[in-house]
Amino acid sequence: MARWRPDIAEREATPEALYLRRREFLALGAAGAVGLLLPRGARAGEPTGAALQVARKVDQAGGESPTPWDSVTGYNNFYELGTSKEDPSRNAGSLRPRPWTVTIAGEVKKPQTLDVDALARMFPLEERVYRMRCVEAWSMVIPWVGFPLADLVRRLEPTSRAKYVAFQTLLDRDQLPGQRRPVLPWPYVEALRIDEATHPLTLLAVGLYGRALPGQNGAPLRLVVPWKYGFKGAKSIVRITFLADRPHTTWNDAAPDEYGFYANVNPDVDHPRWSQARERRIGEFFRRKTLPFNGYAAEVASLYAGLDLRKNY
Ligand SMILES: Nc1nc2c(c(=O)[nH]1)N[C@H]1C(S)=C(S)[C@@H](COP(=O)(O)O)O[C@H]1N2
Ligand SMILES: [Mo]
Repeated sequence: MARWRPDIAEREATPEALYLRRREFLALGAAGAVGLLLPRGARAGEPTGAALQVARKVDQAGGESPTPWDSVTGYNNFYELGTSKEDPSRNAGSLRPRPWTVTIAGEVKKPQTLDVDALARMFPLEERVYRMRCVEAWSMVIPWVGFPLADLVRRLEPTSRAKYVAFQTLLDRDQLPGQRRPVLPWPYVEALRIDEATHPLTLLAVGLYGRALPGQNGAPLRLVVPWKYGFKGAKSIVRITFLADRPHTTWNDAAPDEYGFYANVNPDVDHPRWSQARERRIGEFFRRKTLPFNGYAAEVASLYAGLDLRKNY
């Protein structure tokens, strides 16, 4: 299979710059033109979708304002729904997030298949505002709704052999038509070490902005790991597997020199084709400095004590 290099086209065509101009237009209040400029399915305005009961709200983005709803839900990476930033919101209608089950398998004392709503009712939902950083050097601040993955892992009782946790996206060419093309080896799989998976910052998200997740953001259930590049956060998860050995993961298989297994945000380790030292916060004009571990070093750096982060990128 040909190794696809999406980032070259993405970055040279600078859809990001186009998008920013669109944002400036919005800021100027060019209301009449907005409908024409926004991608179909990404209307300007208020959050939509089923409201969620949130037990508590935690700001873990240093008081920064969340990125507007229409950017969070209109500028996405979800290659199963198309490879441009505006495809996922346009194409998400084919994804049917209910009914939905999640299978828990592998090195765990309580393997089971759970309905996603039953799963979400097992734990109080929290709003967590996180900074999120894509490997393509753009970032957002997103008010996720979810629960710590650690709470679920504790309930499932992994065996002492469990050292990794893998997350698999739905495989279904009708719901995710991008899977008809060999853009990546499907299904999309990402994984964490078990200590990363059970870190209190690691979330299973079911919503954002107080509403059920839109399809383009990974409905009905997706992983959120704020100190890692966005590609670690698998969307539309159907299977969580506990493993003794490190599994293959989609982007690491596709281009191991570009996408490491760890994928911790690191301004000192460049992508082979661009610097990771700075990033563009969507909605802002000037680039800002990228922080080690995306600004969460105080919380997570100790997980990597003794690991050479240049080799283990
Ligand atoms: N199944 C699946 N999950 C995925 C992706 C994808 O293409 N397919 N893209 C990843 C990348 S590169 C990023 S940056 C984030 C984007 O999440 P967001 O669109 O909700 O901001 O999703 C990640 N999860
Ligand atoms: Mo990304």
